[in-house]
Amino acid sequence: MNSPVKVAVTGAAGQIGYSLLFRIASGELLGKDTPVQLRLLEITPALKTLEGVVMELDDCAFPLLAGVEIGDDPNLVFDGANIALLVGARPRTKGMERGDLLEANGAIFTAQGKALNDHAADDIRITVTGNPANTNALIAMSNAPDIPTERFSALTRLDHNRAIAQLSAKVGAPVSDITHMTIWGNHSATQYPDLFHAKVAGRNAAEAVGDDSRDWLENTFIPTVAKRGAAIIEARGSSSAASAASATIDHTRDWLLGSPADDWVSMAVRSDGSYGVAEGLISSFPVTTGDGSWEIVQGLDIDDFSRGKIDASVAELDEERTAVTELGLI
Ligand code: NAX
Repeated sequence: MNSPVKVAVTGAAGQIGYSLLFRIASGELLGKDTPVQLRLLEITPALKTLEGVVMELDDCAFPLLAGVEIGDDPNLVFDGANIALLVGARPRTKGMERGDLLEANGAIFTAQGKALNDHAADDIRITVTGNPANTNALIAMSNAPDIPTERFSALTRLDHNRAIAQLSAKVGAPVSDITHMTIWGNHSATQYPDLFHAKVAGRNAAEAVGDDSRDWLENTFIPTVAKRGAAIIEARGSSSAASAASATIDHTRDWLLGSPADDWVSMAVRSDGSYGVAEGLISSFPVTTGDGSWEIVQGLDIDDFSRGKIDASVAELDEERTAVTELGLI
């Protein structure tokens, strides 16, 4: 049995946390041979709720769970953390402008970036799920000068998985047949789910979709994937939680343990300028991963349609970066 890995989770008393913690503790993040210690951060008013969640974790008697620490001080909770899943964020409330949202989250992610910088373990890997995820990751990364920038990432795996599910349903193939899916850009309505490189049982996805592929791509696939979060709120009365937790697990597990051979995954990572995405933005790319590192897949053909879509989403990320720069957050 390996020694316990310290996994910090923020927003641990929230809805995503309620799904995520139990899956981590059961071994779905790091495998059945790796014990985990959970280190859970919440704001002070939510600590009592979090105590209840910890009681339930205890009651599962997970053999791999080697302890749970909770608290409201990131400097203590992130102490020695090997993995940090930053899920907690300030939601947009009625009347809140976008600038207000960036500012409220800026306060959270500057403090958490600094705390990770000062207290996390040397091998820390950070996944930001809390929205606006890409820019929150940029803020945390910019406030953690001693942590290599490639250790920060933001979640677009939920969008990636949604895109796989939509294509699978359209062509009537199992999800396991769908490979090489890509989400480009921001985790927002401007994201670009790219069908052109995707494959169905090794066959080009556009061909597999058939004659109406262009119409389906533009008028069904892209809007369905990009607006799926809103559709779930409409149906369920609250935002996606179990699927977001599942994607957070997929993203972080593949980062640490490796993406499938002859395939890639989507992750928002710091751009090195690949595919014309401005350097330094946290933008989603096709990446291959293994052993805690990632590499952007190079050399994909980008046609004019895809170029326009990628540029539009990257322009939004650039605007967000300008806004948080002006607010003095990065
Ligand atoms: P909840 O509102 O249920 O839970 C959020 C929790 O974060 C709350 O318990 C709150 O007390 C806590 N929190 C707030 N500020 C904190 C801080 N400074 N330190 C620690 N904890 C803090 O939201 P939930 O449904 O769990 O969603 C969490 C975040 O994920 C939201 O920002 C949401 O927008 C985002 N999502 C991101 C997705 C993605 O694909 N990247 C998809 C799902 C989800 O919408």
